[in-house]
Amino acid sequence: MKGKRIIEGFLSITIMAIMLAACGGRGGSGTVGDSGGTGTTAGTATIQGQVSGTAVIAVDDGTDLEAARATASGTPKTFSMTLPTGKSYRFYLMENEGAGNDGRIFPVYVGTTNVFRITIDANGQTINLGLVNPNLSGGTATPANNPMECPGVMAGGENRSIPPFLFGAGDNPFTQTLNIPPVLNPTSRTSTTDSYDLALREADVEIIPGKLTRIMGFNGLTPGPTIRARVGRQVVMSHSNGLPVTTLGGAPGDVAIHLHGGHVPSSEDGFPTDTVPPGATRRYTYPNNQLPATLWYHDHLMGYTGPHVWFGMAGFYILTDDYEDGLGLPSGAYEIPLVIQDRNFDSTGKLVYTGSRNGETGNAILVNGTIQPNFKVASRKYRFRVLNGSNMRKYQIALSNGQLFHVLGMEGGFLPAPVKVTSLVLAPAERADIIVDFSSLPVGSSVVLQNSLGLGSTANIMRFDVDRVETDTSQLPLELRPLEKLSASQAVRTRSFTFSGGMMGMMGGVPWVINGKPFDPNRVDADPKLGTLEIWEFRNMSMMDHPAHPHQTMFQILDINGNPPPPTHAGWKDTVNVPAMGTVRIIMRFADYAGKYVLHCHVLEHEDNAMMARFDVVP
Ligand SMILES: [Cu+2]
Repeated sequence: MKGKRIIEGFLSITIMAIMLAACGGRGGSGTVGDSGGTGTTAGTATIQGQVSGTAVIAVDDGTDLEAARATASGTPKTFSMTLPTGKSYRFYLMENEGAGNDGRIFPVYVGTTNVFRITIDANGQTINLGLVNPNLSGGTATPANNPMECPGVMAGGENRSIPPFLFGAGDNPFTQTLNIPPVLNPTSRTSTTDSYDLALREADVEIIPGKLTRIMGFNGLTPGPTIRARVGRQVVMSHSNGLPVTTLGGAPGDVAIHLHGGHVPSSEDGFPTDTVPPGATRRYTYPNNQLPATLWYHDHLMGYTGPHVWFGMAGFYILTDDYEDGLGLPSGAYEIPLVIQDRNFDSTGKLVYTGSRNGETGNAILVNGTIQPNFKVASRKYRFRVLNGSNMRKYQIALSNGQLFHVLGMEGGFLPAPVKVTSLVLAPAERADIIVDFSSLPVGSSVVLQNSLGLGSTANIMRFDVDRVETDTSQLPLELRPLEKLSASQAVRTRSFTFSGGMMGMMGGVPWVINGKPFDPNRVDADPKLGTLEIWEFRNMSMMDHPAHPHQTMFQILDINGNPPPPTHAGWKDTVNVPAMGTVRIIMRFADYAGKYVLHCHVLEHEDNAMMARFDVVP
């Protein structure tokens, strides 16, 4: 007993000494609890210390926006900043912050904590971090004084993402040029078939200027090369899997390649357990007997689609036909695919994937693999094939000058006529085929493609810079393509699928389920008959949106929460956002191919955590 008391006494003396060193006096009077009643108001606290670097930046953990920036000066270099209390912050030490060269960025950690909640108990306090030292091998920085020993400073957990403006990108976004994924040339062509060879591998690419980011991509690229296919001509994509047995994010190197939106035989669909192991090569044959549309190919491995796509495994597959060519739409250099994806990077440029079961989001917005790029355009019409290739994030795309754009169609091809909008929400895996007309903008002007659902670094997607006048001979036809409208009366039956959270507390529970069951590749959850039409009702009994995606065929939306779909969503689709606690009914025809397919949520971490069902089309 005596020994224990001595140790306790020693500890309390030590802590008191640190507190005296770390915390200054308070300006306010009395103690006001952060969760107290009337009279609790946020004030400010002062954060100060010494650094070996050139600046300390505080980021508001709630908004990912810069809260304060202090440049270090003097010998030794000291800094001081004032922060509003009642919020959570992350602090970053900049090694060499300055014109165009931010050097290394070190998030400030105490143990495993880098989010610090500064409550109003810290009002008027001075929190002295002491010398904040970078740990060169760990990539973090540690303060000599523990701020959590000061009144009002609490551990707020860990947030490993680095806001892109800390790289210098967000201070001055749109500095990098848009990447347009290369169109892959066929390895061979016959009278019926175009064959492509793709090599899947890890690669180091420069996403943040001056830093290398390890990705896994088709031909070492992210996004992968674009395939341009023609209706009626078969495509064979041969994928050689050059991934290691364990790849980025600790995910297995096995893959299952899926052509998203492709109407293909069951054997070619990339069923989640139909895997291509590292070292193996697999040929997928796509008949292309469907309407022209913007498709994409990506990995679909059971349990690991999230990390596989996050680290780079996705590419465009654009299907066209003679009828489309005859419409005179902008083409060639004026028809641009844009895949929007959000990612997180650490201070070394590494992609950070946490595997959040609610869905992974990032605070850097990339288009075609580049953070918030610029794209030089002529003052004329452009056709953009926009894909939300994000794991979880939704975007509401809009132009910063409020101008209208025309939606030609979504996932499954053309609407009967273009639909004029000022904004459009894209859930994960949704596509929009749009025409933007820059002809009314003077040379030298710019317009930003914005995300109205974003905040701070996620509010801007890319910028169009009008840099020249060009004659525009392209057309925006009043009519695009007649649509075969499916009617509810054609359906032979209705099936109901409830998307909900699983029973996490139960033994072996999973986060996300369909009809109460986690995905089982050996259990058939629906058996539509080949050649028939069915209505599928998706009921969302959770507080998160679930973009539902059945394979095998395109569908049409009958209603969303009882209302007909908006005109933009009234054509062929392959993914529909089922809003939180909402209901969506779709109708589709199971034509041509029998066999096993899947229906799943396209929030990839929901899919990986079992929100998927097998259905078999039966002869
Ligand atoms: Cu979901």
